[in-house]
Amino acid sequence: MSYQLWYWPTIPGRGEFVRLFMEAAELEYEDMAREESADALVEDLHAREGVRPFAPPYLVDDDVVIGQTALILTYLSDKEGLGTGDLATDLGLVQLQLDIADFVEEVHSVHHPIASSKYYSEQMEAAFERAEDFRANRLPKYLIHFDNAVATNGGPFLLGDQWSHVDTSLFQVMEGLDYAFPNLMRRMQGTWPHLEGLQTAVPDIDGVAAYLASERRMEFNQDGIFRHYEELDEQ
Ligand SMILES: N[C@@H](CCC(=O)N[C@@H](CS)C(=O)NCC(=O)O)C(=O)O
Repeated sequence: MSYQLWYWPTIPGRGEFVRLFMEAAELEYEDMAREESADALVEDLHAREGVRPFAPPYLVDDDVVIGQTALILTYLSDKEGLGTGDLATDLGLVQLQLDIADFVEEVHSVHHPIASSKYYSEQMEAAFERAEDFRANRLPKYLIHFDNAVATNGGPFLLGDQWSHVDTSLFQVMEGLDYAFPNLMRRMQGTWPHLEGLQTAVPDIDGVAAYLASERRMEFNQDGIFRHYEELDEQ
């Protein structure tokens, strides 16, 4: 049976981190809400009992149901034998995946600093202030942290020549930031050379190359996590 991924059908969002890894590993999966609908997702989630996922993305593998992007990636990597088998190293990968999750939340908070349930237009003033701090402090702090991690084994991937779920996720982060903050990312080019090397190397993974060329790959858009608002980018 193939894996079932449940995620909102019209945004890349956090679901894309799972898709990229499954595509890189050439795993079979059904993208359930894209095949069915967002309503089907809500219905499926609410019909689940016991310890159910709080929010999408979640993965169904027969009787195993897992929420939280970082946990889904850890599960898939372990189940498919794509970890290193060394506990300290594999925990390091999970730690970075959780750092990525924290960062993704901060990226979202740039355009939604007050409430996710309110429109961007209702919180623009706070977003403007939040974006200033994000560009000056948070984005550089996280990217330097990730760059140092990738430098550890000399690149192009975090583990050296072997890619892992952290690489596909960092690729998506870099692509998203280029979309959301093009001026800032252009000016800062060269500040995180290992991350830039990784961003160039990930599309050469066979499964990723096929995916990026397919219709399955979704463009970033103004409803997702990485959004481009000119006024939030560096002027
Ligand atoms: N920490 C979770 C966050 C999940 C999450 O926030 N999902 C969003 C979509 S990207 C959602 O639908 N949230 C609904 C909610 O928070 O009520 C993860 O990394 O997977």
